[in-house]
Amino acid sequence: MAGFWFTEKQTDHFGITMRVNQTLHTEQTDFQKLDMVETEEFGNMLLLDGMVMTTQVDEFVYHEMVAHPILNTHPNPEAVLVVGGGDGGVLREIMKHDKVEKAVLVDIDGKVIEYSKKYLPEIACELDNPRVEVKVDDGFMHIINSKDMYDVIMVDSTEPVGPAAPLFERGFYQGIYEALKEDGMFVAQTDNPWFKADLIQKVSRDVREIFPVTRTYIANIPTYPSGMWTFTLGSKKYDPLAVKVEEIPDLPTKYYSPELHHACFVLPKFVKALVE
Ligand code: PUT
Repeated sequence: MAGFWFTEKQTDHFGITMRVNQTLHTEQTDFQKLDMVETEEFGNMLLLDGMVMTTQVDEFVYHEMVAHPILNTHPNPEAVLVVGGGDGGVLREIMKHDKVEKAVLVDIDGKVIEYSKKYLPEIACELDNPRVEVKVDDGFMHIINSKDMYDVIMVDSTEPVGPAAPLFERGFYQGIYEALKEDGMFVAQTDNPWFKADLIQKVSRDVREIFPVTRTYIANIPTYPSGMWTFTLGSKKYDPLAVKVEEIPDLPTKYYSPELHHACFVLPKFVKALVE
C-alpha cells in the first residue's frame, strides 16, 4: 500500500500518528522545514518543522477560536494585526466581521503563504481581500516598531521553538501592549496544558503583569498535541466575560457560537490552577 505513517512526536515518549497518502510539497525554507501532505483522515495538512499547523478537516476550530472571542468583545475592532497565520485561516474568520476596516498579516515565511494558497485554498481564501494587507516580515520587529496602532492583535504562531520562540517572551507581550491603542486587546495561541503546563503558567503570569484583564480559554483540536488547546487573551479595558450572549452575532461558524463565547472560558480544574 502506498503512503506512510507520519508521527508528530509531542514529547520524547508520546506522539500522534496518522496515515499520509502522499507528500504534495517539501522544502527547507529560510526559516523552517515545510511539508504539505495529503492525509487519509484530515485532508491536506501543513507541517512546519514536523509539527501539525493545520489540516483541512479540523482547521475551523483553531481559526474560529483565535478570531471570534476577541472580535466579539472589542466594540470597534477597526484595525487588526495578525502575527504569523500565513495559512490565512484566522484572516478568513476576521473577514466575517464588517467592523474590521483593515487587517494586516505579518508572517516571516512567504513560503507558508504560497503553499497554503496552492494546497489549502479554502483556508487561504481571504488573503487577497482588499481589506487585507499581507507583509512577509518579522512579526516580532513589526510589533516593536508599531506604537498605538491596533485595536486587536492576534498571535497565530507555531509552537515555542524555532522562529516562534521569541513570541512567547515577556518582552513580546510588552511590545504588544505598546502596539495596541488605549483600549486594545490581544490573543495568542498558548499550546496545551498536558505537555506545556510550565509555558502556560509563565505566559499567563507575564500577561497578567502587563494587562489589567487576562483570560485563558480552551478548544478541542484533534490534530494538535493532546487535543486540548489554550488561548491567552490580554486586554486594556474590555472583558470577554462581560459581553452579553444575546448581543453576540450568530456568525457562519462551525465551532464558535454565542453560548460558547462564555463556555470556552470555563476551565478544567487542572488548567485553572495553571493560570491563577
Ligand atoms: N498556529 C497553529 C498552532 C500549531 C499547533 N501545532
